[in-house]
Amino acid sequence: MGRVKGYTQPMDFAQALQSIPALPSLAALEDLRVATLGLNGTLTLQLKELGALPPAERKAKGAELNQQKQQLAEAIAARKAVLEAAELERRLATERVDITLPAPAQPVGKLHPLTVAKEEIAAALKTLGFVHAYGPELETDDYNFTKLNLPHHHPARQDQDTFYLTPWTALKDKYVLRTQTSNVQVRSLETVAPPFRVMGIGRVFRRDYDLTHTPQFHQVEGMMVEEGTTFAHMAGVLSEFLRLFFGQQLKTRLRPHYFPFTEPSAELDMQCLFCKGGGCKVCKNTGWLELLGCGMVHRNVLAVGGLNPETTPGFAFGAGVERLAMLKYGVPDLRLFYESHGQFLRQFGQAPVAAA
Ligand code: 2U9
Repeated sequence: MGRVKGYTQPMDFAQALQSIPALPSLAALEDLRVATLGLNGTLTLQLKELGALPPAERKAKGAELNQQKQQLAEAIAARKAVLEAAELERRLATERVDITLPAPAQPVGKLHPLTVAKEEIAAALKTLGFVHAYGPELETDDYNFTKLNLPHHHPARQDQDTFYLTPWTALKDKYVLRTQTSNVQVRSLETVAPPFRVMGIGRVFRRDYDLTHTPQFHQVEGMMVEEGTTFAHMAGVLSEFLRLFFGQQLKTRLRPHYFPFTEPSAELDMQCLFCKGGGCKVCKNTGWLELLGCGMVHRNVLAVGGLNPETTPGFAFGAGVERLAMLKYGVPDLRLFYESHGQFLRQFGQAPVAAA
């Protein structure tokens, strides 16, 4: 009876009281409390046995035991306070929170490099006064070809590897996946009064798949229509666009070319970004990179908007977004943009700018 945990003998009151100030831990103190004041503790049992005493002894013994009980309880509480304070001190000393530790890294997504390229292209053109214009990706034959001076019989239609969505003879309007973003500017010609500068940046589709072609890619096209616009304005705007986009001034040159929707037409080359014209693998030792097509908007196309080339001429240009991105960021293979390799995307991406 009264033997609890470390205590093999029933606790003697004087011995218990004397040992309390030296008990080393809260656990030892609790053992002692249970051994004396617990349900089967020495004192508890002595108190229970009071009833068996003759009434004459009972009162004095009861008072003595209750006094002992109170003394023990007070001593235990005092020791407990000391041990708890010491325990708190120990924890404060050892469990210090190191607020200098870096927080666990939060994985943050990145913008796709083509998204970054589109935004950088748009920012450069915006600086030059161009505003966004939009058109559908699923387009009628009329807006994709006919209104761009490519009538049904035109041989250049075949160069575009078009995805047709309706059988050739089935509908009046034949639907195609747009092969170029020019449908955007056609709509601007029809709806906006000059002077205006518009840009269309978006997806286009062609039935072509090899090392340097994917069936879906992106184009940027721009058009400026304004009284007095000349081929020289076009050359200046385009070389300024490239300077802004690539962040450096490199020489440009225009080579005569043919497009059905512009006349005269040209292709624009820029000195190679990598060898500055000296000749390297990227420019195939020519020193020049072919970057975009351009020209004065064809009179048949201006006519779609009821415009006369003598009074409101304009120029237009088009370029592949993937090509501009590959050159600016040094991406060696077009297909990397579409294969979703985390390693590639993390390397070239850019953290999205938080919405304001
Ligand atoms: C309208 C009038 C004229 C857009 C133009 C090009 C030249 C051109 C290609 C570059 C590489 C497409 O991605 S690519 O294959 N584009 O060379 N595009 S002029 O001319 C227009 C467009 C709309 C109403």
